Amino acid sequence: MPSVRIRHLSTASADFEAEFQRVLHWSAETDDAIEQRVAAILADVQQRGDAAVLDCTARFDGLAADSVAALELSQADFKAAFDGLPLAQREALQAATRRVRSYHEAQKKACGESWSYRDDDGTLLGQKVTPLDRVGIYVPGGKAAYPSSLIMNAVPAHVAGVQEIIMVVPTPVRGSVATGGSGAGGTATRGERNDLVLAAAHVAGVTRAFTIGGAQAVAALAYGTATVPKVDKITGPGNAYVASAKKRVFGQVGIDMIAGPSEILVLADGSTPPDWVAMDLFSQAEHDELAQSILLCPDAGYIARVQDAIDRLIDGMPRRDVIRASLEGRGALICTRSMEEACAISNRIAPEHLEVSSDDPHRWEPLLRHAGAIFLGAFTSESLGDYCAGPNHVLPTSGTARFSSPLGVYDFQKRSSLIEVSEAGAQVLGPIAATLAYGEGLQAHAQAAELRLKR
Ligand code: HSO
Ligand code: ZN
Repeated sequence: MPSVRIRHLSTASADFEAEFQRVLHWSAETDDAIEQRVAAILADVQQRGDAAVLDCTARFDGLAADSVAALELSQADFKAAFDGLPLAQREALQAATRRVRSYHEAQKKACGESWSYRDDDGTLLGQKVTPLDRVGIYVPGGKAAYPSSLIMNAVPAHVAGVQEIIMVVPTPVRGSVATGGSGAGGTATRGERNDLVLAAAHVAGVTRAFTIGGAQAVAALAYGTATVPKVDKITGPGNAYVASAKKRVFGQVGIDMIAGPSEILVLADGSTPPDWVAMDLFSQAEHDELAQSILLCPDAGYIARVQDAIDRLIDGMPRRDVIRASLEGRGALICTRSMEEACAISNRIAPEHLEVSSDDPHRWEPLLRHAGAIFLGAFTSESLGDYCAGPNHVLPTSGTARFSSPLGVYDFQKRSSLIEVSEAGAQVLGPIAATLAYGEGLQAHAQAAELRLKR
């Protein structure tokens, strides 16, 4: 009997479709109580600004401060956190940031520059690309306070040319540790700080940071308060309150995406050591009980070896309870009739992370159309991509890779159309525009075009 009771499916079995639908089922249900509380918090921050932020921070985060300024962290705080880290962590943060920056610089060159062309008559048409002025990055507290995610959000913003990056991060209070030293005026009682997050803020170039979180932080960034500057876009993951707040402020400001639980799909031809694949499945599963890890493979014997590896390795994992809950709740090992069929099923799932664990990954890559990130070959573990390969680890989840893309430089830019019609061009375009304008009953439009025609 396997110790980890992960679902086994086979595409050859009659009930495959029904079983597969159960594996895929995921609903981001909205909770009415949360929705109402978030709506009230947003309205309160919109009306009372800093005072509402302070009240919420005291009530929900147990963080008492006499002003929002007292909750601001300084560049000196970031630097001190960085300097306090062991050398290996400092170097790893810097190396990861360097690689993520190079990748996003290449991305900007490839698809983030202005462009234009001229018609033969001299008319110029194109797009001007400009960075957003100011963005807010939400860094969650608690179990998902990942310095790597801060790098993945801040670096593309920086590369895009964003001038001001405002970070908000709730600080979990463990005991009441009074710390002065923010240099921002006033006093606050803070919990234990996450120094790796602050050090990442130093390395990734965050402009300002506040120890506020939840819907109140999203509201402060979206509407602005006397102390927290209003931003143009809010990115970064968060809990159900943050997700609801981001959805509600969308329109006033931009948002990146509403991410669901993390997912990995491993497409294996049986050539990778089973332990490697088992650990890759664990690496997603350890994020969250709701995370999803799926293996697709045409070799039943290999699937059995991966199950053995899972059973043998799980007890050595500190987060084994989360891993087990995730694998048993949402995981699956699926035996397919062929690699081609495995690719087709992968496209139906449109996973956030797709590992092609094959000794011939380029044979299968052309068949793969929907995935947030595609990791080619046995040496490309998702974990390398999560931290330091270079591409962004903020990726579309829950099948949204069918229509959306990784977070990138383009998320921190916008485009303006550029049009310069020459005198000769106006002679060509004028009659077309006027004809259509009369058809729409819009006389002024028609005459604006006709006035520019040479008589
Ligand atoms: N796999 C996560 C990102 C992450 N992993 C952060 C480790 N730290 C979602 O893509
Ligand atoms: Zn991860």
